[in-house]
Amino acid sequence: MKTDFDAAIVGGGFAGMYMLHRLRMLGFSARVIEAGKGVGGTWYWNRYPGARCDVESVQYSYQFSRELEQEWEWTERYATQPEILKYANHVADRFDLRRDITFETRVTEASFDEADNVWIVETDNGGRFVARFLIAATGCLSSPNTPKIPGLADFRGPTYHTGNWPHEGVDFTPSTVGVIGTGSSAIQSIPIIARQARHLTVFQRTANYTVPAHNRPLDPDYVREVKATYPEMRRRAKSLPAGIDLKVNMASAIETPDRERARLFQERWDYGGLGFMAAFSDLLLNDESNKTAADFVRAKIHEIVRDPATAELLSPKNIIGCKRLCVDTAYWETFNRPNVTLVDVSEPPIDRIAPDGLHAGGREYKFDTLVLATGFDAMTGALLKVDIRGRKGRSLRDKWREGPTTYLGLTMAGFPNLFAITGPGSPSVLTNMLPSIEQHVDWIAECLQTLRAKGARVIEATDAAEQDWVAHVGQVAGATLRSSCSSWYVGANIPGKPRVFMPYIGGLPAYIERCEAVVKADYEGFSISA
Ligand code: NA7
Repeated sequence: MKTDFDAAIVGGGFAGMYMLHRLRMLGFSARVIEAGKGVGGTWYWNRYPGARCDVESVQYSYQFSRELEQEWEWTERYATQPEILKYANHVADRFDLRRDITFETRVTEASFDEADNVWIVETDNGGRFVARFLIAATGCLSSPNTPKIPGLADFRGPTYHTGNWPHEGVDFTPSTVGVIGTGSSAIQSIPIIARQARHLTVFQRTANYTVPAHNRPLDPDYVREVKATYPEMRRRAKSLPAGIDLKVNMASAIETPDRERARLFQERWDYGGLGFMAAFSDLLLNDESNKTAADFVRAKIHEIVRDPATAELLSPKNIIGCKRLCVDTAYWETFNRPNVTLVDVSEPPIDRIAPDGLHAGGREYKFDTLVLATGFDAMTGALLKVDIRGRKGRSLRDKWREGPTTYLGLTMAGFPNLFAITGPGSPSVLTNMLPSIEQHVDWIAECLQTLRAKGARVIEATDAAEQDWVAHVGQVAGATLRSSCSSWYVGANIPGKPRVFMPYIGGLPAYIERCEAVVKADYEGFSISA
């Protein structure tokens, strides 16, 4: 069968864009198929008020092009969604990517043809492409989760999901608003919605930890310094588990004297951001150490929130950092506003949505606008939306029935020539996504080059290699507190989803080393054929 392209790339976010660029540079033909009208992926859809990246802008950016790195100017410590989207568009223009992207088209099916060793890709508007390789750049947090709460369809007013926000924006000024959820999207949007709405009711199922961002405009001197020393910063970042350049204190929290420990937590709190969890090296390794950090944040909540009952309800009871830590601007302070009410919907849960509000715990709450800040079917959702069929017509949905299984989070046995960028079983969401994306794209590009040089057309992970990797991912997950709570990392937010810790928690440096060792050992764990 004649191929239309060497590679079909699903998704035009940061992963899909760089994959396209990289393959082009190597002389491969590729086409990106993207559901949105523009590039940017997650940052194209998540336009809710206050949406920002929780990794500092100078680090949440591509490093493959020194020129791009030097010419782009980030304006704030944490970039807003509009600025990140502008950056994505700049990259698309600068590298002339759009001519190889098919927009407003969703891939619905992809099947591997064993006779010709090609992927046949079908789209929602009747399109059909044949490609040698299929590359899923579908993102980790890109399939919004709308919970099946009874009565949702009957709500009379507008309903918005933070993960699929109207492009024209929403003005809440005259409205009474109900927000369901207190994850990162809620924590970022609630302070802004509260400033506009007549009244805001927040429905909280699980209290969440958040630390201040202390966001600010970037000082031009600091930017100059970063730009002058970018390679060193990127190298330092890659030597740390999360791929973020931050100060890690190797001491144990529990072995540090109380006053000194409090001083160090305060220093991190004042500095702001995700580095709070790097105050000590054992915060995610033992309960006692973790509790010192959790207690520190709980004390802050009680200090900031004036009503003791509200402060107590807002205080999380679980492990800090087990769910992803959030980074906010004035979240706790928002609950001091007279127009904001917090409602506990943990037990009993929300009973139903009514045309003019919702019912929970035997009470009725009225509002005219509903915001679902209810997160995503993370890591596997977007990939499994596509009906992907490998050898003998076996579907990926069937293969992953008990949870995702991959080799290196990149490939799957039984699905030759299919690659997932930042797939389950890779560090992905536990790291700065941009360097993780680039590392995967570079690995895939090198792999395709090697196949071409060998005159080979097919690469496939062996069952044995996949099983070993899955066992290793499970084993390292078991050693940290992170796998112990109900988070989207384990699929707990989606009823019926198999409970498996999906990302690889062994850290970026060890992971990169392993990927490189596999290549050095002539693609150990793969079968390669003509
Ligand atoms: P999250 O972090 O998954 O948060 C979703 C929130 O919605 C969370 O508080 C959930 O409570 C809540 N939720 C979900 N379903 C329900 C129902 N049925 N009833 C009440 N509450 C519900 O998603 P985000 O979009 O905020 O953030 C995702 C990531 O994006 C984030 O980690 C950053 O990396 C960026 P729960 O905790 O499950 O009890």
